[in-house]
Amino acid sequence: MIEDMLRTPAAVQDAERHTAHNYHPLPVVISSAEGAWVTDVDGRRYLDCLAGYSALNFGHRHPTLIAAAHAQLDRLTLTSRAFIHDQFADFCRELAALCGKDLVLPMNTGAEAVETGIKVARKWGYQVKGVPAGQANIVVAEGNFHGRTTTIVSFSTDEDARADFGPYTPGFRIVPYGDLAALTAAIDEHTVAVLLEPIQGEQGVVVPPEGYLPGVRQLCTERNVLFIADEIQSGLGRTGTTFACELDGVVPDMYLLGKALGGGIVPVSAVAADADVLGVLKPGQHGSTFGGNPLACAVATEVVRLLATGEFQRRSAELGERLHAGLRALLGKGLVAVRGRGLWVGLDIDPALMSGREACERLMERGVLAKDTHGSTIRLAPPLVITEAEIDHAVAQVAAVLAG
Ligand code: IF1
Repeated sequence: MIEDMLRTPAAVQDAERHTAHNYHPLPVVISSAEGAWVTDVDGRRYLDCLAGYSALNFGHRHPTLIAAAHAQLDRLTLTSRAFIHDQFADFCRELAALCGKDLVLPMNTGAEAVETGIKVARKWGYQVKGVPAGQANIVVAEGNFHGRTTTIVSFSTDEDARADFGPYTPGFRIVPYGDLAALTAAIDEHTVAVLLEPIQGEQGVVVPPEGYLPGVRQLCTERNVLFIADEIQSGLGRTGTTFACELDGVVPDMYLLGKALGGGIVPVSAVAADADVLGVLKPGQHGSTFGGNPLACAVATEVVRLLATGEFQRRSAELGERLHAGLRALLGKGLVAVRGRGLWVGLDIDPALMSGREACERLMERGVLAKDTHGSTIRLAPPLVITEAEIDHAVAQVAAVLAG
């Protein structure tokens, strides 16, 4: 069992001794990594099938990204936005082009991008749409995960994420994910935005029904409501396309980006939208000390250039087919459902067999790192640099764990 596995008890206990217990990590202490593999303090190697919750789409320490970071570290790391720096223009221009939008607003964490999107949507509602002051509402989905600030957890439906953090921020309406009729009914003249993950990550890589996202797009256009796509986890190559919305031919009014935008090196997030939306912000109305800093811009510009080649999206699409096919072969052999797109999979394990946590502990014993979401669901999201052989290896380990 896992207790026997604790070959690094001192290192694990040491890490836990002086920290709040807001996580329950697997008992592995990682000391180095490259590509799709990490190595623990005992020199044992693991195939990383979490990839920092999709922050490591380009693998650990991608050489192009590390080189950009090293070069910038030797030149300039921070100016604040009180001044301009020579990495800023390329980052903003190239990310805006990737998104097909006029403007970007750089922040640091995904939650900050979500909070920025909420603030911009509300201000757009009052100043452009004409919603009476303080009356704006935003429609969100059950099962959402958009971060952990008090405003964001105010509209969470996950009691672990939400309980005892009140009083909560008002102005949000929650509808079932994938239900266009419910969404239509929830929108009124004070609705300024619909905020959705194109695929719900933490809920277990839940892909919405065919036609849902196009329906959301059409509804938002008809009702003059901003469609805000949270692509912080689903975006930047993970689903076999640059954005998950592309799978349905949908262009949102606003992209929320994060995680992989920082190349797995620095926290970088951003909001991308046209000038009629992001233009509502004037100096002094929003900002961040580190948002758009030189180091972040240098790394993120190279991330955008990696994505501009289409190589990682192709890998995710092609290798994702191999991963999904391999896992679908395990349906009825311990798996009850396989969901996802590209190199992003949600697996529902037969609850009678084991919990998601137990499955991840057993996978760890077999040299594969993954993370459960809820109950008996685990998510697999390897770096997009994973090889066919490594995918086959990961599937074989899942099969072995399910076979007991
Ligand atoms: C944790 C979950 C994943 C996100 C989407 C915004 C954010 C996230 C779609 C906020 C962040 C992270 C947060 C991290 C674990 C991870 C997570 F389990 F929490 F739900 F990926 F599914 N939108 N997700 O997935 O971005 O502020 O973290 O940069 O909090 O435990 P952040």
